Amino acid sequence: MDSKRPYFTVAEICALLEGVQANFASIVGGFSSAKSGEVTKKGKHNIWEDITNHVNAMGSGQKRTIKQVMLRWKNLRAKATKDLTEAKNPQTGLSIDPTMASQGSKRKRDHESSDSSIETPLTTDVITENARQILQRVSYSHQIDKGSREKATIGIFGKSGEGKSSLLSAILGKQDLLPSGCFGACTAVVIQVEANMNDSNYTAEIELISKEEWEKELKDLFRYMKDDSEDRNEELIEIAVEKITTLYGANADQKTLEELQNDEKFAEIEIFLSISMKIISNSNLSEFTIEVTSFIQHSQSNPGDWYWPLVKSVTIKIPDCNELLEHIVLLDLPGTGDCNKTRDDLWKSKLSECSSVWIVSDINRAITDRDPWGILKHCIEELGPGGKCKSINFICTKTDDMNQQEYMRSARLSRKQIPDDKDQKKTCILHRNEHAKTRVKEKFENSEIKKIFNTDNQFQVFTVSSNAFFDCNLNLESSETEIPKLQDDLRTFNKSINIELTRDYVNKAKGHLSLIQSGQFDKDKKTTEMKVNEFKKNLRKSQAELDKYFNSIYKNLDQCLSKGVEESVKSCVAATKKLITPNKDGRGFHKVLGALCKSNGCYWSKNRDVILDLNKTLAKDVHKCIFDDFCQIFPVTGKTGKSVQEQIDKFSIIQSDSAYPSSDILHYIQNLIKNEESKLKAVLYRDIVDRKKEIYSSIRITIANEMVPCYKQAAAVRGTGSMKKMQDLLITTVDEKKEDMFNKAKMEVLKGFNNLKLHIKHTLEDELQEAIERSQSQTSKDTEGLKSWRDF
Ligand SMILES: Nc1nc2c(ncn2[C@@H]2O[C@H](COP(=O)(O)OP(=O)(O)OP(=O)(O)O)[C@@H](O)[C@H]2O)c(=O)[nH]1
Ligand SMILES: [Mg+2]
Repeated sequence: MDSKRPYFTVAEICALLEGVQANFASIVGGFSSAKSGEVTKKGKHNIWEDITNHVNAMGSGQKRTIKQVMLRWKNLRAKATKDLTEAKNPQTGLSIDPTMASQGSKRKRDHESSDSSIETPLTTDVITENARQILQRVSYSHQIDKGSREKATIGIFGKSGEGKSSLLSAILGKQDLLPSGCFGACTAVVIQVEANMNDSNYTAEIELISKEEWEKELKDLFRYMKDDSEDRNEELIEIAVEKITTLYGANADQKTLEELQNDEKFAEIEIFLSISMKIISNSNLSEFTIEVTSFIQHSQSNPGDWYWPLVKSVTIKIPDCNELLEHIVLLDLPGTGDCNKTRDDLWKSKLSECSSVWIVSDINRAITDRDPWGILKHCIEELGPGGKCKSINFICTKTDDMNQQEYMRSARLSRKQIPDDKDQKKTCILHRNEHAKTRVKEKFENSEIKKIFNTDNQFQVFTVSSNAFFDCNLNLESSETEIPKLQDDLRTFNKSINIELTRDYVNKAKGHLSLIQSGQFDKDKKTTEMKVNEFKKNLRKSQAELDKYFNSIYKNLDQCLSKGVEESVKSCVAATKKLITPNKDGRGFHKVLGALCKSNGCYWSKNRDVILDLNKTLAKDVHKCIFDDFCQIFPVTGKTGKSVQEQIDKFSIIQSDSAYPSSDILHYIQNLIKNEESKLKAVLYRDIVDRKKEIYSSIRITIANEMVPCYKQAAAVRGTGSMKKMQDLLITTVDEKKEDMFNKAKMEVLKGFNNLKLHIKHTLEDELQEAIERSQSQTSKDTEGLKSWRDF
């Protein structure tokens, strides 16, 4: 019997973590479904046997079995998952109060319960001052972790009706999860889909706009509807009528605002808006879907029964899909916009948050239609230098939708190539799929989008049928619908994040363990002091190297920016004229221009197919001049030899040719510093991505801020000749402000870059300095009582 085995000692846990770290992918992969090509069962057994030997070599006096060692790791991992979940959930977020150390013996740890046969409780008297400091440290690590545990976002983009929501439902294997196939546009709001990690219910968290926001919007909607001037904007009126009848019932648009305010329905909605978040939770999918639909779907039928105009965004949490979505959020982005600025801005801002983008297009239009490619082209900057997109999947949908006779004629396929049998349709479908893949890839190769990636495998094409995935009468096998392939892609992505997070956790755990372990050695004070001095010296040296790197990059960037300013000054007036002058048919363009000024320089049509952005146009030359350097300094993936990430990678205060002989105490101090460095680097890599997004977009934002007074003035222009007046005002302002405006934009970039440098330097300096001092103080205190560590 294994009962009442003593704790794993710190040395044993260290050995276990080292073993896990060395065999990371195999072990972490092993907990999820094993696929062919991965480590075999026998191979895994051998790895665990090695790790067990390594643990037993620590000489704790206990011989551990493979099963015990595996169980210990499983519990360590369960603790990591629990920490991560708590760190993600601020309400339940773990915050370890240092004083809890003194209650150590009384606390019941749920994560340890499964493993109690090999653990014994720790008594209060072994909790020393050192342990208190360690717990404080653990608490601090949680603070760092909270900020770095955001989920990766996959944005699903495409025109209305291309099959985005159907695709999402198919990927999750839940038919009709999201509403699809309405008459006209279907999904009305941004929907975030993630895993429900708490219970087995389907849950929707529906964020509502405030009562004040709705009152203000309602006034605007009535103003649009009552506008009978020449400048009236039909698109806005159409949206206003839809919103009002959707909420208040048929003919509500015929009433005055005062009449509407006296309606029962009006009072009902006012009460409804007194909550800011509506939660729906149900274990039955069909019931859940019916309830949620009224908040997320556009519908022409049953006016007065729908609430989407009041919804800001929706988060839907799905049970039993951890394997796909534990670390990922899928964003279903509506293919159509409305006049609610908050929602439209949300749509745009989501772009720069995407780690991956899925562009969805009906297979029949994927090549010829300019929309999917237009979206991609327009979004390059938000995805690449201004974002963090690492991959794009181009998904051709509705592959089952085919008329084989027509297809054979248009593709010039002979009966010989496609025999006339019961599989003829399927053969045609698969033929078209291959053809579409080749053409889309060719188009990608020749497009600007490719520039943001520096490797080839970041663009994949899928040809899917969501309908055939659920309906086997539609001629295709499950694998031929390619939904399983896309699920695999998602699973792999999720797993790769899992590996990354677990690696962070192991580093963190090892850091804490080293800290405790270091306290157990008695102490060669002089050697420790010498080592500490060596670290301090190395810290100064490494900081000087960082300075050198940043100074050279700053100089390059400064030159590129100056060139960008020069070119912008030369070209900005012409570029402005071009953007604000209609192409051929100028009818209605004055309304577009008015809308552009009203929304501070940016106009997106309802279907997002016409995009005019004056700020972005003005920023274009500066962006162009820094684009290449920026992609080198901040690559989305891979190495460029010039990147900030690589420079930080190189940074270390531990020298391999250390002048002092190795001993247990030095080994542990060194370990402590090494783990601290790894942890800091992981945090900094994430900070860099956020800051580079800010730096890149600061150009457009500075320009927009400079132009705002002019937009406001132009938006107020009315009457005959208003278009010409608006155009003149915009052109004159750009001309007057150009030198100042572009120079300010340049200075903002340089300031942002300098702040990034200071942030990196200060973080490394402060944290490592503290780690050095901590290691010094830990080794000079007696922690004899702390023989084992139960917090992991
Ligand atoms: N034949 C066929 N039709 C499909 C498939 N996937 C979606 N559709 C149909 O395409 C229509 C639009 O699908 P949705 O999923 O609502 O499209 P969407 O892109 O989410 O549209 P919005 O929400 O308006 O942006 C519906 O009628 C679906 O039934 C498919 O695989 N095959
Ligand atoms: Mg949809």
